[in-house]
Amino acid sequence: MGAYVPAGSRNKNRLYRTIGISTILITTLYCLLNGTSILSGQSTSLNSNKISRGTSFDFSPYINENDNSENYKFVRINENLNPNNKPYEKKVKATFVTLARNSDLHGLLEPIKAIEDRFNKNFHYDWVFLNDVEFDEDFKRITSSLISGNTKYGVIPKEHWSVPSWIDEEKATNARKKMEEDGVIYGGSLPYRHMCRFESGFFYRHPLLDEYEYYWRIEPDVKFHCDINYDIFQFMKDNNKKYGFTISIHEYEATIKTLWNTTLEFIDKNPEFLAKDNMLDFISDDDGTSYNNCHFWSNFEIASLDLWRGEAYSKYFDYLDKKGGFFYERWGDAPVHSIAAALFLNRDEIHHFYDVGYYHGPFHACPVDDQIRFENRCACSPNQDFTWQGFSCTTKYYNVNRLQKPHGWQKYAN
Ligand SMILES: Nc1nc2c(ncn2[C@@H]2O[C@H](COP(=O)(O)OP(=O)(O)O)[C@@H](O)[C@H]2O)c(=O)[nH]1
Ligand SMILES: *[C@@H]1O[C@H](CO)[C@@H](O)[C@H](O)[C@H]1NC(C)=O
Ligand SMILES: [Mg+2]
Repeated sequence: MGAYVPAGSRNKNRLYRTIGISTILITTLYCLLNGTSILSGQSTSLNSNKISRGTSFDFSPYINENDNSENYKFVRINENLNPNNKPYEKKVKATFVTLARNSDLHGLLEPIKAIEDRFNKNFHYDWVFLNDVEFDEDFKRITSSLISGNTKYGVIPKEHWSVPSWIDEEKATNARKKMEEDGVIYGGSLPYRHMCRFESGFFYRHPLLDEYEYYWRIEPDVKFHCDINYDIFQFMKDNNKKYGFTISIHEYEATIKTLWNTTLEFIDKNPEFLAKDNMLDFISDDDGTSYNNCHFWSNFEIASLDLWRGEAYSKYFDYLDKKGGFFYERWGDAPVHSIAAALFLNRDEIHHFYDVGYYHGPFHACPVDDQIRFENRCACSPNQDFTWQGFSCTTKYYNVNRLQKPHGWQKYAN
């Protein structure tokens, strides 16, 4: 990797052009490998097929997971960054969104400060806070003083944070007791279940989010390790990305025992919602018979609100909600969002933010590529990076999507 080149210099512009040309070449190669016609943009090799249990599956595996040849597409995000060094201009209707309790105030100060210093001081995006009770004056005064965009504080309607009428409360109570005895994390908690159900199906319906097109979810006690020197929401829009993640991981089976079967029932009844070039191969290792528990860790999400507002997801969520698994089991918003994104989006609409250094206990995402860390002033060690380790699903994500992994990634894969 070459020396660090300051932003806006002529060398950097030349670098962008070189990268641009290589990207075209690599994209062409990718399309050929992949059976995609460059002219029509239509995929000819992939599954437009139905998902249903058992025999009628014909999701042919998209790629052999063990194929590690490196001729894959790799679009450096930096080429989209402010190449003419213009002043930043906010053009996207987007907001940060944080679900929090009043007691989470202290845990939010560092994440807010990091987001402002490393990103939002250039853009002044809004920040929406949601809570199941009123935010107190301290919370509002202190958060609004740190944030450079408008801040908004909303209370969640009761029906989005309570046990719905069709749930058998005794069955739910027994299930919590049993999961607690079994030592399942948050297994005995009812508020945690309200949180998971709310983040799955209701946050995007809150009126304070109506005016926005994209959101970035932020939780208390997280860290951001690197500068983000470009408009990340504009990046989503320009590249037709609908869902962006930093960390992916395997879910605890005990929390989602019937989630996959319920999903298969739903898809059986509504096969039209499956995207043509969906990412089933990321979430299933046997063409859909079972879920491999891979999901995007939803404590970080940068995504399109329209993904959730659309018919496919609305009906999917309602179907899941009626089945009661948010209460009888402990379905998390992470697997629910991830399964939906993998099935209802085309794979190109999902993006791994490999340049956003991030921490949510107990895992770090720290770019292992030196150049990315230096250019973005990352304050983290790649030795702590979780991305390429075994319990992560991100290596699988790169393999099934034929993405080029960063230089030297194997060193961090143990
Ligand atoms: N208002 C409110 N927010 C909650 C509650 N429980 C969790 N949250 C928020 O929901 C998000 C996830 O909760 P967290 O405790 O971080 O769960 P974890 O990341 O899965 O360990 C965080 O943004 C919390 O602030 C609750 O009872 N009330
Ligand atoms: C899911 O469905 C399959 C096929 O009907 C069945 O064998 C399996 O036991 C089901 N799993 C659960 C957890 O219900
Ligand atoms: Mg958390």
